[in-house]
Amino acid sequence: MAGTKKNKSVEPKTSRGNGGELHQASATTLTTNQGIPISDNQSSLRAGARGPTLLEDFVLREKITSFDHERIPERIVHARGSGAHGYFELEASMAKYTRADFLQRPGERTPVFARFSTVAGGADSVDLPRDVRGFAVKFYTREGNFDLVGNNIPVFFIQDAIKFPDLVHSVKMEPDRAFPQAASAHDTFWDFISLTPESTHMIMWAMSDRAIPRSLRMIEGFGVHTFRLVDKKGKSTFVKFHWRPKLGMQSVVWDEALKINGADNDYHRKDLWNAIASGDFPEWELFFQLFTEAQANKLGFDVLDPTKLIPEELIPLTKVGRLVLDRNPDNFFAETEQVAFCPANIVPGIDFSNDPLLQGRLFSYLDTQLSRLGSPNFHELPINAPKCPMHNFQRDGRMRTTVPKGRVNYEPNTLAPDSARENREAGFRTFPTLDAGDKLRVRSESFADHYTQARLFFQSQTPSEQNHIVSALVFELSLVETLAVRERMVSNLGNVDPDLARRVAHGLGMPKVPPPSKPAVPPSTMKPSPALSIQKKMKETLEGRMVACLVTDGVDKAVIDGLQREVKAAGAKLVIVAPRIGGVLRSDKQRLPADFTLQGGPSVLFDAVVIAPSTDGGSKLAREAAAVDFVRDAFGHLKAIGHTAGAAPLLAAAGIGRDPGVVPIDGKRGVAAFVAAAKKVRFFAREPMVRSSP
Ligand code: HDE
Repeated sequence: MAGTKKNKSVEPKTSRGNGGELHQASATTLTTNQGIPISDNQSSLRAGARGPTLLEDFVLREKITSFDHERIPERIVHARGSGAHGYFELEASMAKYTRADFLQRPGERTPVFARFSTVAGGADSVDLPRDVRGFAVKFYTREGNFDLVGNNIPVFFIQDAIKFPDLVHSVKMEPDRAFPQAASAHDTFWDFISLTPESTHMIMWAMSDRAIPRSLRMIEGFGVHTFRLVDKKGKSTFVKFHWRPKLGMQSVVWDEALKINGADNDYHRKDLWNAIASGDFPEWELFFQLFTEAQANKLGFDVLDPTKLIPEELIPLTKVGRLVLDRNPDNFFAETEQVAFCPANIVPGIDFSNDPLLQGRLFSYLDTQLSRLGSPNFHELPINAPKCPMHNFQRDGRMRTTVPKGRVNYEPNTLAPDSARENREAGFRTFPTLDAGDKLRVRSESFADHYTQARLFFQSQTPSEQNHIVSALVFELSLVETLAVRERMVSNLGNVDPDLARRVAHGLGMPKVPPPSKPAVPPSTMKPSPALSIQKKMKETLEGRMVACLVTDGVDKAVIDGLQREVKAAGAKLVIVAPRIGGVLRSDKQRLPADFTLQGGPSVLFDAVVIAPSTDGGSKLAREAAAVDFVRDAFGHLKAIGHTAGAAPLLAAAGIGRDPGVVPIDGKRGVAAFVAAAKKVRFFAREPMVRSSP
């Protein structure tokens, strides 16, 4: 055994199979889980140097056993996620509407843990499938944990929890063949959807650019269901929760998403991690959409139906506070994987509504945590434990870590007069409602209009966004092999918008457009809501984005200096892409290190690009397929492209013509002009030049 004195560097000498010596830098001694010091972590215990391994080797057995059990069942949905710590800061007191303690005092911060996720894929699937994103936030308030477990889309596929297993089975990998992974483009999903007209509104969102976000930092979030706020006097106001990203919303284009998944599996996870690690903290604003029962009754649809949203133009949003994520997890498993969200975690002053989907969720999440985390004591895991005092008489169970004292584990009692008691004043009181009626298995008549809001969404999009929806539907349905499913789906789309159905039918090569299916309630047309479009409210900013500069030896120092200055001033990050990772020699013969090689840094990973080779370098790059793709993809993905004179042969090889987003950089003004173009985020007007739409 090597010495173990604290703070002294210890180097236990352990032999390897090859007889070499391994020096361990750690200052503490390696031990088993029982604290027994380990002398050799390289070889198992054997009967003779070439003999069998001995069962007696408790060090080996413990290590392997622990390893064998490292995985816990992944979440059945939302398995792939990325999390971060942060805080919620209240900006306006909501005392008028709720007694919730964390919503009373402006300026007060509540610690939070947020987890973003995709829904359909497994824990190790890609970050950019076409999918809904989970947006779950655990507020560790002084009155207990409040979990706002939402999505980046304000409506859902189904109206009743009893359909959730069917929905999820249909979208997951097909059970016989175990593919496709993390993809809705297959028969079972569209079979189910085409038979479930209530899903049509959600389908419009899922086929829109909302389902392929540029960054988790650039998504909106929604609580989806109607909730209640309850004030000190017991008065209730309905509320819907909305998160708005400070960086604005942004999405990628589908072709780009496919290529990002190949180039960087962890695109979103890495982006979130790097932003937080570099102090560029992601931020959202929380808004409440507040309304009374009387207002709800006049809307013309049921606010308990989770396939409906309330347009902001009808009921405005009230700003409440901001969410800042400022700390990465220390350990992915202990925090992001073990965090157990539960919509039933609610604090006094907030209450549920009778939305039948929400009601089912109140049951489901606790159940899933029991199976996933294996014990009712999951609330003792640090990430799940409330940060306020917690007292009750629940005891024992697997993996209990707290050690309660004394003989009293029941209530009422006299033997422990100071032990916890119920508190009618401070305690959670359910808002009293008169909910009585015949026991029925029915869907309310008020939920029967399945198409009006699907039409509202489609008609609120820009023509370019509508093209994307049409293309997404054509792509997905083209991978459905059963022709009857394709036809049934197009029939349903006929109720949303005849032109949409016609275009999808055309894109699928159908000889004629199938007639619209018979809706339960004929749809009506609502006034378009610009707030439902990403493009209509896109921020012209480079903040939080990445600009890549493709260079060769001889790159002009002035261009690099100008870019470094201007890109930083715009709040973005400049990265250098070069033929070799060691970098290039600038025009002044100084070395410019590279962040990516051309192979490892395709333009899909960046928001705008500059092509700045020397004259000689430009001709060489024109013969390099990866360089041609770099430029062609940036153009096809509608990005700003800055270029020096040396880039001419490469632009020609990529077939790039004149375009407002293609900006020559010649001297100082050129860099500024490029950055101004890059702030436009995307050049949607270019799209018809590069992509046809059915
Ligand atoms: Fe979930 N959902 N869900 N869901 N959900 C889960 O809980 C469920 C629904 C959402 O980052 C599971 O811990 C049912 C709507 C998020 O850990 C499970 C129904 C919305 C997350 C479950 C729904 C969501 C989940 C799986 C229909 C948006 C990830 C693992 C009644 C408002 C949370 C887990 C995280 C996770 C059940 C519908 C959001 C199985 C039964 C609607 C963000 O309990």
